[in-house]
Amino acid sequence: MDVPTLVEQARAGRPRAVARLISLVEGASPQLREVMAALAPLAGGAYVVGLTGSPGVGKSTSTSALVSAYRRRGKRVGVLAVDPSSPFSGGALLGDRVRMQEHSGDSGVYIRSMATRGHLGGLAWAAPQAIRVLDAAGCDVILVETVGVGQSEVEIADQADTSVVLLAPGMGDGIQAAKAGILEIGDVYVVNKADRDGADSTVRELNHMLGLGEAREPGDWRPPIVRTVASRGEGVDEVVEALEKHRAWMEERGALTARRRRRAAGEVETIALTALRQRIGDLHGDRRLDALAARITAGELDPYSAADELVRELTAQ
Ligand SMILES: Nc1nc2c(ncn2[C@@H]2O[C@H](COP(=O)(O)OP(=O)(O)O)[C@@H](O)[C@H]2O)c(=O)[nH]1
Ligand SMILES: [Mg+2]
Repeated sequence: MDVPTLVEQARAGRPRAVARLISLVEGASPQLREVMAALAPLAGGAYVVGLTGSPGVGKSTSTSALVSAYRRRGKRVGVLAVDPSSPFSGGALLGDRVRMQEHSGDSGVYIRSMATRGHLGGLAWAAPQAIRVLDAAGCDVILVETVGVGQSEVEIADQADTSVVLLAPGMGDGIQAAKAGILEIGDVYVVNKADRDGADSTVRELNHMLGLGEAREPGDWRPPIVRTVASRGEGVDEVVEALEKHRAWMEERGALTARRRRRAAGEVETIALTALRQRIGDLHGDRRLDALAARITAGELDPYSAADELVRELTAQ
């Protein structure tokens, strides 16, 4: 199918066309350029919520419960489960698919998993493009769940309008949270598995850690902590409420536009640097590089000047 037809069908909400477009992103297809150009005027309507947290904390269960909550509000929902550790979608995401199954057959929900390992630029490169596909397909809300920990969580937070950080009792989350710098990325904190012992102390610890940050200005966003039992849907409406409050807070002060611009800038930077890196990659064993290396070893040139010369040549192309 050609790109204009695919885009037209995705826009009309055809799940197969949406899936095909995300596969083009995943596979770093040469057609992406054309796809992104066609999608540009169609995107921008969706609100992007990122969900991060240690494996097993309940991200997929919460995502599924959030899908139900948004569907009750008449919203079209996209779910993107991103696996930065795998070159193939599937695998670790299979269990998640089971948890999402109750939504199969609902034409107001798109669920898609995507692998990003092996791409130059990784998550920062692929996620915004997949988000744009779901956005253009008419999703009001896009929930992005990351499988994996550490840097990928921070990267997903960068892609979201609002970031939800999930914790659960008895997972040693406090220490992990501090390590992963997670306390800086959450706009909303969820203590899931509140049916388990230790939820109170997890909330207390989190409260304490969040309070320890530098003094906030009046009117600053104070991330709320919401308790949930995602497996029973408890507390999920409160999460939606917290998300809506954060969105309103951002919109009031122009912070949403600022965040989206910063994200777009990061995306352009990633694409540009990826392109440059590819060119440099192509240069290994290149005559120009060899010639510069020969002049360095002969004492005619220093490496900084050689690098300047190389950059000039690369960017002149
Ligand atoms: N007791 C309890 N178990 C839960 C809750 N939410 C999720 N789980 C279970 O925790 C396990 C991991 O959940 P999952 O959503 O796959 O976590 P993820 O790895 O963060 O996506 C599953 O067996 C869920 O059924 C909850 O609120 N209470
Ligand atoms: Mg999961």
